[in-house]
Amino acid sequence: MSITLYSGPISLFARKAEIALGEKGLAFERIMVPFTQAQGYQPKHPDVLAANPKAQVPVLIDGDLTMFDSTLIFEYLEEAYPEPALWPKDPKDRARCRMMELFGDEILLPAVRPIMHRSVPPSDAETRRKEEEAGKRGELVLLQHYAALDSRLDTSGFLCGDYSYADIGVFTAVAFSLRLKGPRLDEHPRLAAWYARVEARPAVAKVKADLLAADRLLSPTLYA
Ligand SMILES: N[C@@H](CCC(=O)N[C@@H](CS)C(=O)NCC(=O)O)C(=O)O
Repeated sequence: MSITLYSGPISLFARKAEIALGEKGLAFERIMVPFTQAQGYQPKHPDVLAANPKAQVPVLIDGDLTMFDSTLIFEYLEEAYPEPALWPKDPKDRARCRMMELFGDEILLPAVRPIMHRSVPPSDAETRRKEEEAGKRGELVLLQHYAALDSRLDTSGFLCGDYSYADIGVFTAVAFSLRLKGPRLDEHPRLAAWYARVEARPAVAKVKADLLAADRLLSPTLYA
């Protein structure tokens, strides 16, 4: 049975799915949908329009299954390909990890949004000044989240027991902020050590390198 993933070059959600497929050791064909900073995801890839009423990536096709949403893709992968396990076995531990994965998508990532303008060429100086002000406020919120994450980590572990989808989700949100020149992790040594630990995993390193290579071409304002 062959697996296909529709991904986006700097789509955090699609890159989450790529990392999970890599961690599971699954071969897949990746189809990159068009993306530019000026046009976003327009024009939409026709296969994505057909597969997802939200018209978003990632979309996963596994044999006769077509599905979307990175978190639901995690759930499917865990049931269809249980080894290596990326959720804990105990239902309560699993619930805690699922909440941490949701934290990445729905709490941490929204705190990154106020600095997302940095990857887009400025429209005019006054708009950019206001965006930067909002960005500075957003960075304070991010730092609060980093402090909370740091306090729940020890020097060797992951966010909830063994390495899990929660680490993948939170890592991608932190990596996204760092690429946007968001706050460094220096003042949060356990979080910084966790980040390095996750980043060193081959499945993560491969996807991160690929994302940054695409980003250099797509987001020149970040690399000037
Ligand atoms: N909750 C979804 C969010 C997916 C999402 O927002 N994808 C973005 C790319 S990062 C997208 O395709 N955006 C295009 C659009 O919304 O028009 C998931 O976890 O997969």
